[in-house]
Amino acid sequence: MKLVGMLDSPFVRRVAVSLEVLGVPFEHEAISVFSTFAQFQEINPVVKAPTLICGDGELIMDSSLILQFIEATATRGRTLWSQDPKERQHEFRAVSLALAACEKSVQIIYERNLRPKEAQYEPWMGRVTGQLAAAYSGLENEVRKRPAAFAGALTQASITSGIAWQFTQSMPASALPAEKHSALGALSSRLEALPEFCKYPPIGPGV
Ligand SMILES: N[C@@H](CCC(=O)N[C@@H](CS)C(=O)NCC(=O)O)C(=O)O
Repeated sequence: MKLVGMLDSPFVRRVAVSLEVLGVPFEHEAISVFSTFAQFQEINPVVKAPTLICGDGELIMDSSLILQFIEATATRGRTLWSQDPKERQHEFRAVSLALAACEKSVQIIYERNLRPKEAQYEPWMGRVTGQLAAAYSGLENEVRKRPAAFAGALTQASITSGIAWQFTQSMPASALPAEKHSALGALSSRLEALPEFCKYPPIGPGV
């Protein structure tokens, strides 16, 4: 099983860290959808990161589907999700907010770094920036409401929330005020010091 994509993508990183936590062995091919587009295209013509190359060579995309597939086939029942339906609902809410925040962050990066300055459309940027702030406001609230759920053993909710916050804070153009997001900041600092996170640092060429 091979995971393709750079760790400066929060989507790739959440898969790598989750596999590490779950104890699932995998190879990592750190190639970029931008600086090594042609090389990526040879592996996956769709050029989406993360791409998982399954044992039989079939390709799967989308971090959530990859994680679902791995938990269904390779962890012998080990999971990063709660078995309690209500707790699972809360976890899904947190992960959905974190993923929306990652998507909005990525949209900002693409708009700022790929589109010529004269073609950038500020009403669109305003909309996306507002959505990003709303996603993090919701996520901060989730972490504050249920501190114990984010403080103990790693879960998909804590992993993805921590990775999302680190990713967005690393983007100079859209960093959000740390003082309004102290619970996320504390979560991210705690997680980034863990061996599973240190093994997969958020390093890459960016866009
Ligand atoms: N929903 C997807 C998002 C993946 C995504 O957008 N990845 C970016 C890298 S951060 C990518 O592949 N960008 C290249 C492109 O979309 O052309 C997931 O969870 O995996």
